[in-house]
Amino acid sequence: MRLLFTSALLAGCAAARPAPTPLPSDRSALAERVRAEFLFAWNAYQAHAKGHDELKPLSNSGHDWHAGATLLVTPVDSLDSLLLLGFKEEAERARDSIVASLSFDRDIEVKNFEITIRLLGGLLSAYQLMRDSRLLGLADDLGQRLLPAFESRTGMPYMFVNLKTGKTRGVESNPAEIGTLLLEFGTLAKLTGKAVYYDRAKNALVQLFDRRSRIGLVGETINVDTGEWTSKASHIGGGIDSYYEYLLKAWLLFGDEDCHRMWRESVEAVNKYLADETEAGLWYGVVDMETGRRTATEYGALQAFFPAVLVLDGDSGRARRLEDSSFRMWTLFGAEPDQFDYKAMKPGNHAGYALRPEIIESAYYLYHATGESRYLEMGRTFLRDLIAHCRTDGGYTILESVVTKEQGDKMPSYFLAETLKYLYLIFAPPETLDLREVVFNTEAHPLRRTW
Ligand code: DMJ
Repeated sequence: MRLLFTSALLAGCAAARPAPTPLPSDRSALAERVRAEFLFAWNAYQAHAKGHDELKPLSNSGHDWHAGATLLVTPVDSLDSLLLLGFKEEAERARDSIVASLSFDRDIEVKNFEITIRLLGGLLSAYQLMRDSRLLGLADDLGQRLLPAFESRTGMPYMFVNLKTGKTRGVESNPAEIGTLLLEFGTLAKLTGKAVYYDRAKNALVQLFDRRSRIGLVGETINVDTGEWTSKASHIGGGIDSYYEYLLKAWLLFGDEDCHRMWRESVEAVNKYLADETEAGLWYGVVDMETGRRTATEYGALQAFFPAVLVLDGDSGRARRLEDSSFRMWTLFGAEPDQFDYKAMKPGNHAGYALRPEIIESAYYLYHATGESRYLEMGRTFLRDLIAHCRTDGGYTILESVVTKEQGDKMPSYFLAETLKYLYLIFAPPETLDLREVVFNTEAHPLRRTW
């Protein structure tokens, strides 16, 4: 097994790693290069997938999340990035086609969480930037159609809801999908005056927090009708991650003191039980939520969001050390896997890189907080490796394996919404965005406290 892994590693390096692309070292030239790559990827979507949810950059075609019913996921998710990176005309054209053709009156079962963070978040931030009431109208219509998801016995949302009929499905959910709704639903409530949005999403968050274990941790899956945990694995990775992010950010955006209290208690438990010091640095692994006993030394691309949240909480020391570990994981292969065993220092079963933003997002927050040039240099490494391994003639694509660099056929909408936005912000002039004035939702949509 070990031999196999080593030879695959060598083959991958020899076959797939082209000579590094020369990049400028000057900060403003790097910002320009990110803009150029963004425009390249956006134009690829426009050329081959316009009117569909996402681009398939190897087959040069479009893909819809729900057969026969596009929700224009990429354009909605990209709108505020287009504006932030200075592509005003492209943004206005995208807005016009969204307003002309996006309809939520569809007999399709959507994932409440994904639609909330990408579409509701995208529409709300674009509305705040463009002041076009049609965008708020779409957001309000979407919000109404998602509300039935909260009608479980506990008030924690079902995973799926039909946009036309309100029929729900998916009684087993997880902290991320239950607890990553308040920034979007809360903003919608403030902008429309409909308190029900805030109340439903906040209740879901509180119900979840109230089911934490005696030592203050949450598990990985929970039944939203009975309130019973169905997996007691506790970590900061996929399925849990942004629950923690929203406890802190809901306080920052709305001044909600309950959320602040829940965050404080949670981060204390997370730092106490999940943090793991090894020779290779600081990591956050997996433990049993009841006992705190370590059950796995697993980290990965999604966990790399945590330094950003720690910076927002004022804990730059811990953030800096965890980002160093994430960067070590990245530089082993020139991209990061979804699953990484930090004890063995090698990828787990999910060894692909899905064009994820989290490690770049954390570098951006750390650069903003410390001003240290090492984070600019990290950004330069991310850009170089993205171009080397994920750029194709038809856009940017995911890697099936960071070891072999085999490419998949997918450009997730968050690549334009998040990955390139945070990369641009690392290099962009400071006046591009004042972090004190916005709170980014988990899909990097900047929300402003305009109420
Ligand atoms: C995005 O949709 C969001 O950042 C979410 O919180 C996690 N997954 C992807 C990016 O990795």
